[in-house]
Amino acid sequence: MPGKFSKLPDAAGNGLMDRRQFLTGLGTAALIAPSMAEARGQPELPASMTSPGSRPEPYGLPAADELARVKRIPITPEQNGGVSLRSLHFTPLDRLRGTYTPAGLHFELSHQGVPKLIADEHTLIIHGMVKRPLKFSIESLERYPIETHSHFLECSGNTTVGWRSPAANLPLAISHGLLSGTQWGGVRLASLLGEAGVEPGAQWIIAEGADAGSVARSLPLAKALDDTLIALYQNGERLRPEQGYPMRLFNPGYEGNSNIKWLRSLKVTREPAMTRFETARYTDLLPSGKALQFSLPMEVKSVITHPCNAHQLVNRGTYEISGLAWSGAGRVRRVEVSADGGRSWADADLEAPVLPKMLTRFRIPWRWHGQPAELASRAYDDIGAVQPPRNELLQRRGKQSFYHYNGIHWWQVSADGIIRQVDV
Ligand SMILES: Nc1nc2c(c(=O)[nH]1)N[C@H]1C(S)=C(S)[C@@H](COP(=O)(O)O)O[C@H]1N2
Ligand SMILES: [Mo]
Repeated sequence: MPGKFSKLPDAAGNGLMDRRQFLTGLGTAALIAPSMAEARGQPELPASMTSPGSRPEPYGLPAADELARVKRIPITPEQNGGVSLRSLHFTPLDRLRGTYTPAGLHFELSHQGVPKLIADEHTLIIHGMVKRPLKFSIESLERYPIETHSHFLECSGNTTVGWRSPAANLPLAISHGLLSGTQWGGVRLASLLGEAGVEPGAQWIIAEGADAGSVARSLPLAKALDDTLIALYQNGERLRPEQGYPMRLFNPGYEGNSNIKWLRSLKVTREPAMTRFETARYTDLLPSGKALQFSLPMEVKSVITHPCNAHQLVNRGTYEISGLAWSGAGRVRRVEVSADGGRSWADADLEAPVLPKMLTRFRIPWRWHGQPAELASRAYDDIGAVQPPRNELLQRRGKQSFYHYNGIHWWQVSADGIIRQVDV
């Protein structure tokens, strides 16, 4: 049943309420009837109160029930259109709240599997066009100032299906789950480069990982001197093996692939390396037949995570629409939500703090009348970019693209509360 609300008028069509509307008395709780025991004046004790509990693990795990039902979603090469990837797991965005991804649920993409590295033996070398080539152990890096910064990480292949099938209705976790948010801790690459002394004429840094994929990417020197980190920590603990233990390159706002895991070498150069991952992959084919290379920053994007196609609405009444917005350019400035297929839009509330190049959670109340509704979000960032409708993006970029899709994502709620992706 609908709850009680203050008298603010609706913010947009088809039940979107003002974001400042305070939701109370939603009527979802069950009424309590006194039990027989309570009627006799004896409080009923749950079993957990009648015997001692257990001791926690030295390194804690989620509750057993959660471990059994909340998982990263694996995908096989066949499901991935035959593209051979050794290891790929999506973050279950429909199960999570807030903006920080638990390390055990961070998405994971490792082109040749996850190597087993020994932290005490691992080193990073900085060489090439530098006055003093340097070699760092983890221990030596730990002596530098360790900064922490919260940032999203997104594979530029996230939401790729949007280029081809607008109503594919893949589960949210698979359409959008190559995306996670983390507080990364590490040393600024700029300070290490300062110590090595970059030679004049240098423009690029070639980063290489210690895995069997020999994944290497060229990074513009300007980015390396700006906010790039050599990350050792994620959400306060040391990196997980799948995130690049014991160290990875982290380029805030840049496409996932550039964030080289299991980092072993940084070579300062004049020219980019033109590796396999910046020629055969991670380039954007344009309608002209030419390809964009080094399209590194991630575009402004958003998606409604609650509700989504992993959920079903059970009763008409008031719901909170909630989702994630992010931009590789900086802060999310504004998120609008529509409940009527784009005829009208209302501003959602952005949860503070809104951090640059980090996931931002947006929320807005919505009254569902039990009729079909089309829901979507549209994000704006602080360089003035707006998340485009799919048809506008396709006009600009054609249909042959694979990476960097950031079109508006529509959910259709049917009269029976079932939710699926649609093209609007
Ligand atoms: N060495 C190395 N670095 C790598 C990769 C890899 O396979 N090997 N995968 C890249 C890709 S394509 C992405 S999207 C991100 C994924 O980071 P994650 O697995 O920590 O989520 O790491 C990048 N860095
Ligand atoms: Mo990626």
